[in-house]
Amino acid sequence: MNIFQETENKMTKEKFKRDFKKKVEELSSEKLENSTTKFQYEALAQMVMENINPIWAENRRLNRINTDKQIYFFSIEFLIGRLLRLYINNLGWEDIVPDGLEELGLDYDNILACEHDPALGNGGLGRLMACFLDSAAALDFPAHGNGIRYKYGLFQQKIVNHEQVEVADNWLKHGYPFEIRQPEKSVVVKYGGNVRTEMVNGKLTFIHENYEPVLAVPYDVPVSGYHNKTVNSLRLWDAQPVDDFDLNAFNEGHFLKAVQSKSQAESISQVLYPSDHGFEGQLLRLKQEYFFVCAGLKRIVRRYKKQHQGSLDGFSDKICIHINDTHPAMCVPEFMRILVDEENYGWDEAWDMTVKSMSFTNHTVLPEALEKWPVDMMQNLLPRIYMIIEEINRRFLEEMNGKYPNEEARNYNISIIKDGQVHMAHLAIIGSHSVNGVAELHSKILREETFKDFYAIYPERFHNVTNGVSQRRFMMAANQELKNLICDTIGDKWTQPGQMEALKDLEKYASDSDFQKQLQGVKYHNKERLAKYIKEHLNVTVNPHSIFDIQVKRIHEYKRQLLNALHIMHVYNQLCANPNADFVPKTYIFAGKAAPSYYFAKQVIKLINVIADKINHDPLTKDKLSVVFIPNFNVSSAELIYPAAEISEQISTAGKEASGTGNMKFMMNGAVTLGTMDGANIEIAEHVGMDNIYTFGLSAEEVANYNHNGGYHSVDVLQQNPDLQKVMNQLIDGSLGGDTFHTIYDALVLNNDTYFVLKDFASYCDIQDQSSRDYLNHHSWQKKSIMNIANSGIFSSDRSIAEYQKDIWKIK
Ligand code: CJB
Repeated sequence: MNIFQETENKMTKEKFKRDFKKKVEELSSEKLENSTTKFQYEALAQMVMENINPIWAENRRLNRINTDKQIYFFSIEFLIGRLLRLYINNLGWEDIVPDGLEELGLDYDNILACEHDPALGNGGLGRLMACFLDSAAALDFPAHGNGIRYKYGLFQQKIVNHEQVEVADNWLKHGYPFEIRQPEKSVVVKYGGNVRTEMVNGKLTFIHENYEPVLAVPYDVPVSGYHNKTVNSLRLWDAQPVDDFDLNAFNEGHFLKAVQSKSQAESISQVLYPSDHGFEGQLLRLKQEYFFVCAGLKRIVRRYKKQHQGSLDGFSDKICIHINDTHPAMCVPEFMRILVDEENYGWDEAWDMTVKSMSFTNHTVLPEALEKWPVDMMQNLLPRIYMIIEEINRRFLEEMNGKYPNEEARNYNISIIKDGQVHMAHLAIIGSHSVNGVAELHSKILREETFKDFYAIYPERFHNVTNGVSQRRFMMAANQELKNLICDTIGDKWTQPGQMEALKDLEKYASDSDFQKQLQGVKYHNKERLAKYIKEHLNVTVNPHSIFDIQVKRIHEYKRQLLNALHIMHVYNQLCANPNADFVPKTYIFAGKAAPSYYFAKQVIKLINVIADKINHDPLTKDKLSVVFIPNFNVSSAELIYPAAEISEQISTAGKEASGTGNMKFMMNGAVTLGTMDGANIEIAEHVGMDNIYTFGLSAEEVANYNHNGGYHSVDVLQQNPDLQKVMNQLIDGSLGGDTFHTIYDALVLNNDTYFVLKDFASYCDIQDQSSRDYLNHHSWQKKSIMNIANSGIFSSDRSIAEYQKDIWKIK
């Protein structure tokens, strides 16, 4: 029996009710019946932490004495979402708490809604990290996160006059009950200054001087495992001035200067950059990247030395540093700096230890997202780090030129420093023993295109680990009715960590009409729940009997929300032309944020909202067609949205979406994917079978072929398709309530449609029509839905983590 089961046994409903009541009354100085929901939330959060804390402490104690390999995910984003319900479920209180609260006359969901959803990430990359932490803890093995405690998370999105407006996300305003500040573990991070060399005891020594110190203060958040006794840590670093105040400056009368140094230090962890897939090259971002790399490594090294009599020998056998995309790539030179400058290792030995300790995941092939820092910026901000990068590069090129003297062009291409820039992906690949993509197709593109020169040199370093998501959050907690139905039908083996593939047993029920009816009932309730949310938040009535066709993700040209929007315009045109024709009722739902500086994406948001307004106000469309843009997509609204979906829109230009993870969250909730053969959609198709997915559009190879020949002629496509011509004209002729969308029109028609929207339009319309027709056959539709759920087990992040464990971190 483990600690959690003991806790579970101890925590009965009656005890919970007693303890909870007492806690609320202590905190609020009010009788429970007069207390506010806010106090009830705080009481519940405190109770949870009081139960997790001793187990967390025990985990830390064990990790200090045992020698299991530890994984550290370095990531600039951790999109953790609300934690209270997950902690409760992980503690095994999932029945006790809701029932107990109900008996006390309280509403569990209302209490949970008091938790501010921490938005410490932009989208897929940050959410993946949160799913990985969840899975590692569930699978009982020590993996921790290391990132930044942004004071302001990703902005909150409001829609005003159809347009996105950004509002600051002050998520810490009322405090955060799940973090523990660890000021005694603070470390100093040094910026700027200069490096002087000196001979000390016959050794050339590098002395960094005149730097600006910034204090990194860690805040730890527990990451608990599902019904087990593992509690790992997510460490988020907060930037503070070393001395709260520059007293000298203040005493000399320089009040502003004194305050300035404080605010300059704090600015480092002030705000999450809101650009998804964008490289902005801002100095502050570079500071952020070095900040959590330097602070995180310092603590890991310190702890390792404490465990190993002051030595770092054997480090790479016991520690894996996982570099999540290029943002933490400076782990490579920073670890070299520690080994060479501080620990007196020779360069070669240090390099061997570094490469063995580091592994790197790439998350995108979009060239604009691959980080390249200007040499002078890096040299000024991080002089010693830059020197080390130069030396890594010098030795690397020397080796390459020696080994491949006839490959001059290639040797130039793979250089870390070229054209006045530091290429961070090159640094990460050269400094890691493993490089992986996040879906089969993506890994293939990395090997054959993006990093083909590196693949030629280091074929053994390249891997694929297809992404996965946490079923515990996105299905078991978000769609409890579905979870219960499945457990009643095939038992609960699949709910155990690492066992989700047992869902395959559901295939036996794919044609069982009783099961189908029950599943349809669950979906209907989830649709009603979302319809209610939409009514409350947007005052739009949607028909829960219509097909819920949903596209939720960041707004980006390559994700092609535009294709979806143009198709809706076309459907509406058809409905206006033939109001009495047969029509399968449909609700199109969108959600997602655009980077504040991404004008095109913001125009797409505006277009969707303009279309929605027009269509939803036309009596002709009543109960047949509605369009909704749900503002402020975040982890919490995602939990309402995925369970209600019937069609999952995954329509990126083939070759552009590395994996996608929303596709997996929809699938496990029974939605049928309508998508291109891109990212993990391809693997979804393989597992679910072509009868249970709708695919359309150009393949990645076809897109690449067009691109190698300079693209395609969008005007030719337009000329052949009068329906499309009509839609495109409506973008600029004032039909949309007077709004015009010239930027969109020009990109598609005049600038040759980089993302193949018009090229894929006809096949998208066909597949949409086909899916609507198929929906009318309830039996076969339910079968598709069941086949999707039954085959979603492989897309659990438990499976991804197990693969990393076996193939990359090599943990037994
Ligand atoms: N991704 O969310 C981001 N941000 C980036 O800067 C680069 C990539 C996404 O990462 C996900 C997790 O691997 C992928 O599923 C998704 O395709 C990719 O766009």
